[in-house]
Amino acid sequence: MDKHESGDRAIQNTLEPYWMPFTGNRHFKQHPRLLAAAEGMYYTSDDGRKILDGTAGLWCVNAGHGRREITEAIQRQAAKLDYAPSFQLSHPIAFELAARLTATLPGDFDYVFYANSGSEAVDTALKIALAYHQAKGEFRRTRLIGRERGYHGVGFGGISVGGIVGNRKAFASALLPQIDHLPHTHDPAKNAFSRGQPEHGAHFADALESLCALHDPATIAAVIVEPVAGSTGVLVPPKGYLERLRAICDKHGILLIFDEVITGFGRLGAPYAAEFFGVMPDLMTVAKGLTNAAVPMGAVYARKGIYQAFMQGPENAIELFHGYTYSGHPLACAAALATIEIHRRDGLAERAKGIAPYWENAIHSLEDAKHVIDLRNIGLIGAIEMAPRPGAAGGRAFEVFLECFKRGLLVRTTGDTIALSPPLIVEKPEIDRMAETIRAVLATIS
Ligand code: PXG
Repeated sequence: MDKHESGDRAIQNTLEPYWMPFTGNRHFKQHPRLLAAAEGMYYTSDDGRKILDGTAGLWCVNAGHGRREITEAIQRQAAKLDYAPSFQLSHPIAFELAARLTATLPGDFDYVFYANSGSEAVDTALKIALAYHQAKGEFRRTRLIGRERGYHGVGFGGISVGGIVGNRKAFASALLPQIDHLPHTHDPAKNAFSRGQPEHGAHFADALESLCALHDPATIAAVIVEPVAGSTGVLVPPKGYLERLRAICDKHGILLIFDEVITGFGRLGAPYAAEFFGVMPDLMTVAKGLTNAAVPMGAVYARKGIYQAFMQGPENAIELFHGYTYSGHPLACAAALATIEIHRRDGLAERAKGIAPYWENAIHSLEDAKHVIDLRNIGLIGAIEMAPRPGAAGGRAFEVFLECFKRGLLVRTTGDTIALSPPLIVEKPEIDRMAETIRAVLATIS
């Protein structure tokens, strides 16, 4: 029978029709891993097992799962105003949220543009950077610079400035023109087993001077980097590197964009990486922790001078031809307001800062664990890098992921690196359990 002829027969709950993102669909559907509920530091799987969340979902549930204040704020908002158009109209809490966010932002970061994900935030920031220079009459500034091993989501802008070959190669024909990349900063020969920021590698920023010399600095619109590269295995910026990038951008009139989708909302033990490292970009992208992931939302923070550059021409003219149906969605705004109130009240960034030294010791306690070739950490982020199996890169890590899940611990793996980024409410015994489980699993893996 054709699938459309099934009439009112109950639809079978089969796993097949869902084409899952960034997943080995065939393997998953034979060995499904389903999460049915979550509370605090734990998921509950559909077969009733408690699973310690070592990754805050996907680096996003920073305040821990099931926060009642957030859930109730979403429920109240849904009952009051389900949706309001975002073009030429809005609703009160979209403004309230922008005011709250900017009040906590450093320097003259006075403006917020809403998107619905990190990918959209990145594409928005790249567009703002390009349009900013046009608005200022610098018509030749059309080039964007990303970095090898960078992850900026999966929009065409994000994959173009991103530096992950797997995310680019099938789409090479449609990558943005006029893109170049800085080298990544990972230098295990000099920096393996560094605690926090590595000593060596500020010079990697000088590659920006080389790109300026190659392309003419007056053609470069913006440089985008993750202050700490997350997805490609936690690459912590060497001491002095971000400062040097900032200085070179300043020298040549290039905008600096920090992609803080992972590093924002307390992950490093400060509200944002910009403050943690004491380096102020011109634009910042955020998502994930902004709503504690309870409703999708992303945003771009812009410094005052950038917004002001657009505010010219007739007053009723649209200044930026960009936006989304769901920009500043009421449910996302409600979730974000409740989330930032929890961060403020519970001092989550401070909490992360307080427990970060314990975290660092736990990560580095794995120095003598089997297969380990490097350990990296900063704030409440940790990375355990394993030697790859000859001819089968990534295989060892995938097995570690599966075995940890069986033993009730959720970790994230990329290449042969295990990345950890627990909710910021994590307690010491839970940190111990993560390290012990990983040590035991590593010992069993060939
Ligand atoms: N920028 C950065 C720095 C990110 O880490 C995005 C943009 C895109 O966000 P959206 O919301 O469009 O997915 C991200 C997303 C992982 C992992 O395991 C990381 C992300 C997403 C999924 C998995 O490292 N980061």
